Amino acid sequence: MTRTTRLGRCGALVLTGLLSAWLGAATARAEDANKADIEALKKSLAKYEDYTAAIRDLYLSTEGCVYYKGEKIDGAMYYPKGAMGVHFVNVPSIGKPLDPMKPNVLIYEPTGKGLKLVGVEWLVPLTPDVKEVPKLFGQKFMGPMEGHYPLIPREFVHYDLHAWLFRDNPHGMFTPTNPNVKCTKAEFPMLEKPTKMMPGPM
Ligand SMILES: [Cu+2]
Repeated sequence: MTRTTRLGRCGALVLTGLLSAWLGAATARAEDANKADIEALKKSLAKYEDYTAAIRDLYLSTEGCVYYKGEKIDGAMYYPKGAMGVHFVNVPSIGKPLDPMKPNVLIYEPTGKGLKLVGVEWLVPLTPDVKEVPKLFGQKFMGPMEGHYPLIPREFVHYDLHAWLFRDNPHGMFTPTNPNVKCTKAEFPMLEKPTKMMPGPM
């Protein structure tokens, strides 16, 4: 090996090192930015800890406390065993441009005495304008999938992203089901089957 090739290789190694350090720092910065956004979102949604405030802002209850057994079915979404809770849906916001500060759905857990705010969800209907999988906070949405029958019509093909902002989820904040959320105190517990996947742009 000549001196120049050795130097060349050395230089390349230094460059790769610098590049990966820079990429690492960029990822860390993006994660920090997402964390800050999530903190701001949690603060702005704290008023909905009172579910009647949610109703006044037209987040309306769909009554059933949805949970999944964790079954794996070909061609269907996979939801780990756990609950998705009671969905309060703000219908007027659906189909409008995605707003990270205004989720389309608030998720509550029935406690026997009331309802505890545990998470939120964004919905993007699959329309011809949707050219790629939607993303928020660096997270890709799940879907496209059918509507979650029987509380939502099957024809409502959509992407969705859940965020368990107010209850720890051992599977991760953005996993659709949360085993720490229970429907055992619910008046209307509703065991759902995993939703069918649908073809999309990607
Ligand atoms: Cu949900």
